[in-house]
Amino acid sequence: MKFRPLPQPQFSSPLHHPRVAVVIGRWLGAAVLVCFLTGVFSHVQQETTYVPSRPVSLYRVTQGLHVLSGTIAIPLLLAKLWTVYPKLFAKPPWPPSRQALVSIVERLSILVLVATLALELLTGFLNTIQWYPWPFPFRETHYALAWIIVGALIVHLAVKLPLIVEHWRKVRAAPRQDGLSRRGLFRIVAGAGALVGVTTVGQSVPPLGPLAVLAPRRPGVGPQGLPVNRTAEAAGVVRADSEWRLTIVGPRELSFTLDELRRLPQTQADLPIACVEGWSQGARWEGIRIRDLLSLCGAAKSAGVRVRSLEKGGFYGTSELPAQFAQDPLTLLALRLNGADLDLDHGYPARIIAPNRPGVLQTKWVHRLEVLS
Ligand SMILES: Nc1nc2c(c(=O)[nH]1)N[C@H]1C(S)=C(S)[C@@H](COP(=O)(O)O)O[C@H]1N2
Ligand SMILES: [Mo]
Repeated sequence: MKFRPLPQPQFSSPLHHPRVAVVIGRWLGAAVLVCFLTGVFSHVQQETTYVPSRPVSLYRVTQGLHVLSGTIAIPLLLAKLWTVYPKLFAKPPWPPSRQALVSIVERLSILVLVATLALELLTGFLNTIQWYPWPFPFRETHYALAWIIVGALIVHLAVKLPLIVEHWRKVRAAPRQDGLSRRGLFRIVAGAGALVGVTTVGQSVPPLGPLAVLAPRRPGVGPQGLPVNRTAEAAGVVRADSEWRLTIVGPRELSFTLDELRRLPQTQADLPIACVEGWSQGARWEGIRIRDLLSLCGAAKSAGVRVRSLEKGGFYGTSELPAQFAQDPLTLLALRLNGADLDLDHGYPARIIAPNRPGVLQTKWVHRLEVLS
């Protein structure tokens, strides 16, 4: 019996043309670039003390763009992979030569790029819909993958540069063909990206809220008209009773009941909650300036503060306000939201609200402030 070689698949569609790969690649590249830059900004926000406290909504915009561009990149990546997948069946480079070596590097870099980018976009998207089915820490992994993607992308672009240059401009009309035209494909892919974008962006752009079917949180939906990320029940926090005190530990140690806090000078601030998962919404907060509390206990004008929640342990139980946030006149220990006492799920009896901060650092159920020198 004689073995016959497997038939080579035929890819006759002109939609697998390099020009198509270049056009969709540009869109995907733009989305990935926005996603990467805003992601690095979010990392700097959470890991360093250098970020300024103004403009108040900067993080709201950058993180909204981060989740939006990452979500739009998913259909773009799928389209790009479809366009180039016949390359998988290309003859392996043999016999060895300089060209063969380039081709091996190229294929390896594409393997790394596709694998990491697909994983990054998928885990990021699952994170935004609040599903964490993996055992590794999301944020660290997400950040490390981003740099691997950048490295693999640079290699990929370098290897493909001649092809990219050749097909950057449309040189002549695409050959007439039956079925879907190039322009038709571009419209479908752009339409898919736009559709995914429109059904996502409403989570941070209130007028588009009703369209945000891909988003788990929508503007206006929640107690006091504001979404809740983690409820008191989920955080294991019970309603504070009359025993509750706010303790401030600094040069002097002070302690306040809730009624005593209510009698201190109150300040109003219109500030957004801007969750790292992409949803955001502005609200009117009312409470005591953190900088007033710090100066009452004799802290220096340059002091930062550590905030402790009634919630025990975990990543959310404490946060730190570097000096530029602690001393900002808009940073409050908020007691009220949209004209009423805080709902338990929004942090009753007291929470932090500060300008230009990731939601995850807007600690709820505060009971202790510790001055940092
Ligand atoms: N103690 C504590 N504070 C917390 C959280 C938490 O789980 N525990 N969640 C944070 C996150 S991730 C966000 S986005 C905001 C959301 O505030 P909200 O639930 O009042 O809208 O609260 C932050 N403060
Ligand atoms: Mo959040």
